[in-house]
Amino acid sequence: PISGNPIRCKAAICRKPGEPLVIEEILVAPPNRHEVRIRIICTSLCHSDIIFWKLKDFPAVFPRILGHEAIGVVESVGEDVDQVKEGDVVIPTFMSDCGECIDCKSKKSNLCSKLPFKVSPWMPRYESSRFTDLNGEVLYHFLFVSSFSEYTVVDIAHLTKIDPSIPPNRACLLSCGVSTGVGAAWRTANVESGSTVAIFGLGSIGLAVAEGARLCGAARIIGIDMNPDKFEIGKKFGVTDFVNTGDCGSKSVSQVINEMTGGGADYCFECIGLASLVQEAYSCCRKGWGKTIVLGVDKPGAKLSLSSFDVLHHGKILTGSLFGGIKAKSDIPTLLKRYMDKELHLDEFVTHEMNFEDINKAFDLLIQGKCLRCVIWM
Ligand code: CXF
Ligand code: ZN
Repeated sequence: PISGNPIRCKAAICRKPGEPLVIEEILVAPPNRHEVRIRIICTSLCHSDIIFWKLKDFPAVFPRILGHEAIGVVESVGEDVDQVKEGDVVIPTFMSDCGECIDCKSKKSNLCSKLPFKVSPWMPRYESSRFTDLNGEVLYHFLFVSSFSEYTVVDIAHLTKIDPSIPPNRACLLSCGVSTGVGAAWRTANVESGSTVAIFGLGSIGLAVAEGARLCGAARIIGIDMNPDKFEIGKKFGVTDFVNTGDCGSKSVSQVINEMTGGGADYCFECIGLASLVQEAYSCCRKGWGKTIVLGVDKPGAKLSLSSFDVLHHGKILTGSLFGGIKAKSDIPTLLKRYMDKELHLDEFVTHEMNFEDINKAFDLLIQGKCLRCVIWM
């Protein structure tokens, strides 16, 4: 049973794939059982928003409210919510952390099996939406967050309460991209001090991997990108060496990395979203203990092809990393404390800030590769 009143507020609606978002008044229903209605303070744009904004066929769900990297304040709570109360500052995440299932209880995984991650147009616990437009038409959710709205409803398993004194335009980065990259080095790879790391793609995710590897004490962090300007940017996050893919001549990138490292990097991260690059990364991680971590999102159905020689004779490990292996409710507060202690760099990721009305400009900047993180104030 839903009690309380709907809230009328502004949201940026994606009505058709690839078309500018339209800011409209909508109605946001009160939170159902286990749900929380939050007022978004700020949200930032992540590349997955662009991917799903453009996606025509898989699965075509429009009209939809995108956005999944954000921070907000609790407006009201549904039944059986005891972890947060009105006024608490919270970070929503596309991954849940129920804290009760076998996976949440294990320190080896962040893949909650009570509310497993899927690309769904609904709330996680009920096949329904909390949004309607003023004509009564249902608006679909996105990644269980839908933060391009002044108010949204999020399941309690997808919310982490944080220290309200942390600047929101920094804390929001932990909601997706920075946690994913830093976590991939820290949680999924468990990078050891003194090791060598190779990062394919220095967008926000790749740079966050560098930052995570730097915090783990990696000795050498090799950035790989087609844009030579990325070396200077990367240095702020611990990148020590750079390979410009345009300068490799007749050699493949993996050959160059294998030569630079005398047999491969200890950890390789694919941060672009190209199956072909996973192959390259895998062939330049060190035999015996090398680990390749896949972070990029390729098209649905994209297939990997690996050298069976590398797998069998070289004993290398290949693994994926969803949300960097981060457990939201325990790891996000830890990372935020490291930011407050001036260890974790966050400020350097925020290249732009703007008002909600200008959200389509943020899309343009990210599509053109002109920004790392653009924070949007609601
Ligand atoms: C992605 C990870 C792969 C599925 C869609 C969401 N993460 C966040 O941007
Ligand atoms: Zn994201």
